Amino acid sequence: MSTAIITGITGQDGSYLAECLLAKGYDVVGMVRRSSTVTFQRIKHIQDDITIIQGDLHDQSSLVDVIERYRPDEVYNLAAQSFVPTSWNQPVLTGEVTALGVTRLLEAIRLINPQTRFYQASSSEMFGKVREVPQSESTPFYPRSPYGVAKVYAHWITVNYRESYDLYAVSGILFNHESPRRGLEFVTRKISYGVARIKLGLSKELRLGNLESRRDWGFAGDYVEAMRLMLQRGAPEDFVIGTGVTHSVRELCELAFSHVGLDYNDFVVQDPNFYRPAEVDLLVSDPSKAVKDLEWQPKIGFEELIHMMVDEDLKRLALEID
Ligand code: NAP
Ligand code: F7E
Repeated sequence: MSTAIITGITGQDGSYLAECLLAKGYDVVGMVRRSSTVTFQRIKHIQDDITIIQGDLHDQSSLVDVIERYRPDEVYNLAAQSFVPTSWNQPVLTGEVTALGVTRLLEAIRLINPQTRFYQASSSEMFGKVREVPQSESTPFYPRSPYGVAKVYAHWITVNYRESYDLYAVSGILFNHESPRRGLEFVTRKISYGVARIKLGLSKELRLGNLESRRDWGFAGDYVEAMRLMLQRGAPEDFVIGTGVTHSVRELCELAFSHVGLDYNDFVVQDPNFYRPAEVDLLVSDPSKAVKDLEWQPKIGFEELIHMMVDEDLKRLALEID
């Protein structure tokens, strides 16, 4: 039986990846940071099937301890300060966790168990002010936020440890992926939750930033399968994962509101407070290498994803107000 450590297991992707690995028969160890309140909402249904251990990407000795104790076959580094706007307010913290945290984890693996296979959660935000459309594994990076800059560092340190120390270390460059477990501040969930609140009479408007922004949005449950596949190959290589299709925030609003019989024009208010100091350009993936070499394909399309998110939020809120 293989042992996998997931950092960031309490996050959206961590919860789906844990489910995916458990279904494949792995021993799953989740690394969580100490908190005064419990952050296990997304994993409470599988809590009895996984091992939880404390550790923090800020803290080298906690990472050494986790690797020493479990000597894992695979490590999936999903932990990060992952919200782009926060990275302008907390750029140093973002660099410490999202960039340097990766070096700390790679050092622990190199020194203690170099045969561990390592997955780094890289991001389409690294392409930023895009150099070509669509973006593939060979597209140069031009990040546009402290988060994107931190992820570029994390990507290159992963490549560097692979080349310097012959580690099986890969970088999965994932475009936006969403689900009913997405954090409430990200735009898809902000909209699905906002639509559900308006439909149930709990709110009268939804304040958003730039409605013309476009993203390549897929379903998180599909993307975690690609992470696992990247660690099962003969040799370590990096992959771009996405759908190859973009939609605007405006289209997202139209779809989500019309799903419950409402017109978004009656409720959405554009608010400059949600604009960003710098935006990325047209992010759209070219996932052809993953389709060919990993035999990976997204299963859930944009419309199904947004309907699923709105339906789940309606169900959750209806239960709460019952
Ligand atoms: P998320 O929901 O924000 O989860 C982030 C996780 O990191 C949480 O479990 C969080 O723990 C943990 N964490 C934060 N700081 C930490 C620290 N100092 N030490 C240990 N753990 C820490 O993010 P996600 O959407 O699942 O994304 C997973 C990864 O993929 C992230 O690295 C993200 O940057 C990257 N990514 C995401 C997307 C996407 O569209 N979702 C696309 C490309 C790349 P708490 O629960 O305690 O806060
Ligand atoms: O924004 C626009 C906003 O915050 C998407 C993270 O998982 O994916 C995510 O980063 C777009 C942007 O995600 C609002 O300007 C308009 O253009 O949902 P988001 P993100 O910044 O793309 C990447 C791949 C990651 O790696 C990150 O970790 O939507 N937008 N109005 C808004 N965005 C937000 N959050 N709130 C608004 O009101």
